[in-house]
Amino acid sequence: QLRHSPEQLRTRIAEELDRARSRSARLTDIDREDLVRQHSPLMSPLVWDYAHIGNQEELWLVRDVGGREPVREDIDNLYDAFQHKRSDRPSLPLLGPDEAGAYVAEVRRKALEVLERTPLEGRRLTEAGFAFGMIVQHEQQHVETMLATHQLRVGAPILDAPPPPPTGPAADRTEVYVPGGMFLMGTDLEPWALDNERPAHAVGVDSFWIDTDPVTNAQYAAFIDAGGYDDERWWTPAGWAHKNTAGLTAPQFWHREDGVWWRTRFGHVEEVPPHEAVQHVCWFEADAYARWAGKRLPTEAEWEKAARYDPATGRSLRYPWGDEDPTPEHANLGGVYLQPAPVGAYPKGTSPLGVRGLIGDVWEWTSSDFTPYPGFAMFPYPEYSEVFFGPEYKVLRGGSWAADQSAVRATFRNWDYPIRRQIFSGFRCARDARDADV
Ligand code: AVJ
Ligand code: FE
Repeated sequence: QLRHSPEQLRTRIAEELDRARSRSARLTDIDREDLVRQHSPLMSPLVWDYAHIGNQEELWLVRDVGGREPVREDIDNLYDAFQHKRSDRPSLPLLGPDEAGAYVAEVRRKALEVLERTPLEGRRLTEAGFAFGMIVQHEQQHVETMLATHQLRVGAPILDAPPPPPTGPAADRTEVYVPGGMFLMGTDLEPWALDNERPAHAVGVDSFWIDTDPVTNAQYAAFIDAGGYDDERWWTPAGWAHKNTAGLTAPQFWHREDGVWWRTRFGHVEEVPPHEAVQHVCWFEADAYARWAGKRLPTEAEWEKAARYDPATGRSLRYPWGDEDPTPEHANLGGVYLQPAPVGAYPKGTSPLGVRGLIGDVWEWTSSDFTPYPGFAMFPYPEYSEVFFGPEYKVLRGGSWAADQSAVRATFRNWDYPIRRQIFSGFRCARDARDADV
């Protein structure tokens, strides 16, 4: 992705568009009833996501980059995420499943023609090249959202996957020391980095310790068993209030039977695997667990330093393992297994400092609000990131098992409300270093 000739770049973009489409097509190749139903007020009907993917592609690639006539100008409003709340979308006059399928296919044909005719050469970060990258990432982000919708669907399973790889060698320590000092956060170089990841800028952090692995189901169950949900000391006032109102007693999709924890995953009921990263916890639960454990959540800067900083060179890497694109050996990405792998399953993904499982498996909550980096420049439109900046949203890092590699980097920033947990969210803990640790 970094150093391609225009022809290679064109081929690469076409392949990425195709890969995204095979995933979204698979998740919408289901019974009509399941496509049009709203499985949760938190989510759109799947058929909305599908046509919205096509509409965004029409706006960005066919009309803006290609300068072509609109395909379906009449539906722009229906598929504008800012015009209608998710909970209201089922009552809109949406395209039906067949119409939506025909629409996205027609838009894709035109987008590929535009790709053939658009010069990509000569500009490192061409607006055209970026627009294609943004559309690839947009579709992949909606694939992850559609997987969250599938997870909320009630009924017999309709998605299946092979089991994840087994765990690798145990970590030689449960926490990693990260030396204080400056590092380069964010990026100017990643061609497909979104506006909120830019610009690269030096950030100083104090020395700290960070967990080698994300918090596992077994560790989280210990917090529940210790009465963590009934002890106000561990919760922020807002977290305590939310936990009580929402009646939270365990991660979403868990239930206990005769002292054993079970979970429902895409319709399959299975014993909770002890060594997998915990998922479907909200920020308030993650924050409470961390306080119970005598720790705290890492800041976003700490997370990124732990993931990218190479103490041998002082450089920040693209990924924890280096500058090469992810392979299936590096991280659990792309929805292959429909679940996290046991921690330690990806030794090749370890960061130079020795932190594991940073990319893939689960999105990791950080303590940070979603705010712009110094020098932030909105691009290409304010609705991607700018309108979300502020204290209502917390940042998540690293990508989940459901995220695609085209939409995850060590600089990638995701965000959501601190009460949300239908997303594939987990966390790891950190703590301040004391002088005696150095
Ligand atoms: C970056 C995942 C928070 O899903 O709301 C999709 C991505 N933006 N369509 C979201 C996005 C517009 C966004 N997140
Ligand atoms: Fe969208």
